[in-house]
Amino acid sequence: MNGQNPWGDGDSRAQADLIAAISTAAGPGALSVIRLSGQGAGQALSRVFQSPTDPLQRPRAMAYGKLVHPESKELIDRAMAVFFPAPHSFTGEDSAEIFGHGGSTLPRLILEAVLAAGARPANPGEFTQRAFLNDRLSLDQAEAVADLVAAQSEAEAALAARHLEGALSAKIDPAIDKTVNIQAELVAILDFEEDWDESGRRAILAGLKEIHSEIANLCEIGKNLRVFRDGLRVVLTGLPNAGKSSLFNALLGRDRALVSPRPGTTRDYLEATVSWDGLRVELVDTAGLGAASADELDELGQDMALRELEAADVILRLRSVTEPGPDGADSQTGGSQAGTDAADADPAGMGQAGKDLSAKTLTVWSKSDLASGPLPNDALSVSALTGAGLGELKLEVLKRLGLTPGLKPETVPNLRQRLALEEARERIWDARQALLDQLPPDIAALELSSALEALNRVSGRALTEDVLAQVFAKFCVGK
Ligand SMILES: Nc1nc2c(ncn2[C@@H]2O[C@H](COP(=O)(O)OP(=O)(O)O)[C@@H](O)[C@H]2O)c(=O)[nH]1
Ligand SMILES: [Mg+2]
Repeated sequence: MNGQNPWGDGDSRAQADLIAAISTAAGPGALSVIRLSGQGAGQALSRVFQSPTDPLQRPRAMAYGKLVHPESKELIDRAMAVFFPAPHSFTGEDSAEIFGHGGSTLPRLILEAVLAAGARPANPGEFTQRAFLNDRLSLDQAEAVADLVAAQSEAEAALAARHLEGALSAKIDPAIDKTVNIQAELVAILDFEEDWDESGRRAILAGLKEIHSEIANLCEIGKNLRVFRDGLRVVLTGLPNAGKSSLFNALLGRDRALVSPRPGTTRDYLEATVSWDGLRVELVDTAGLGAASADELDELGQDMALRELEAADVILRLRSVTEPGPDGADSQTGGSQAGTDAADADPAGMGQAGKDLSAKTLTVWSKSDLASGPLPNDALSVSALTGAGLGELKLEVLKRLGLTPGLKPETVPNLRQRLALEEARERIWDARQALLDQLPPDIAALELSSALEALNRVSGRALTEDVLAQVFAKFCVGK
């Protein structure tokens, strides 16, 4: 069928079967896009789209016309359509897009017409998968497409856009080239063993060290800048009445949590999403810990709070300036003395679990507007009432995670990519060790083969079926 396509630049290679999907979100909206790709996309389009300007004769140009059902010929919509002959399409196959009106019913009717014209419904991510299989995108770029669509913050979207441009390959490809070169040298040495001189060996060792540190650096970035992909979770804790819910509301900019002078108002926990410096931050207000529980509900709330603390990236432990402090910062009543001591022995105020959590805990003095005297210079203090200290608090949280304001990483490998990079890092290290141990060069060459295999897994040049399935399962239909 596509062998004799009239538009000149068509590709006569065998194409996969014709798929179609609604590519826009479901629900009310002005427009919808229905996408087709594969063998016979042009013919299927012709069967549902009637226009004085045949889109098949004018590739990549919009045509205006009528959408009809291919069998009943019933009018469905007035629409625009465009045809992309292979290989100049997103998938690399013959493709078409129909721009109809939106809504909850019409896109489905258009899709049904297209299916009646010979397409089958596309699987999630199948368009992007075909783009990958047809070498239009590398695997890391295909993943960036999914990330871009799923982005929930400016930081995530910006990072995905850079990855779509190939920012990760740009870092890895030089390492691949260098590894290939060193491997070739090792193989040459094997063939002419007398060439194995000391200076050549030292150059290879230095080269491997350099590659190792480049890859190790990428692994570190993947770990340390994870929040650019996943966002971060900031959990508020402290004694009842410390001002957690008030701070939660102040950081949110609206009254979401109930605030009351009665202790124990917040019994389960509340979550809300905010944006700090373009990063997605999940704020969590908890029932707080450390108070003697009055009833079963309080205990349940405290269990929940503990689980939240474990899942937190940063814990903000609030202490009211009106609460007696370690240095007797304020009133000291005999009754609360015991509580104070306990709080100091257990800086996070979280019992046994607090020992493991203290590394990610920031102590924040709350209600600073009520302070009777100056607080220590390095103390972090906020007032939910006046808003004082909120900006500093956000900066301090980011600093705790090793982030500087305005940081825009070129690339942050995702978990799949990082695991492959970590494997490559180990193999490079082992290759270097084998040479240091004076083992025959083919041992090192073998390690480098494994390293290359791992590096090529990132871009998808080395691939297994399960990786492919794992990557594309995360996509939505129509992408
Ligand atoms: N003056 C002042 N009062 C506050 C501040 N934050 C909270 N409060 C008061 O402290 C009490 C307990 O606050 P709340 O946010 O419910 O504490 P939580 O139990 O830790 O959630 C309420 O009466 C609040 O109005 C603050 O920054 N300044
Ligand atoms: Mg509360």
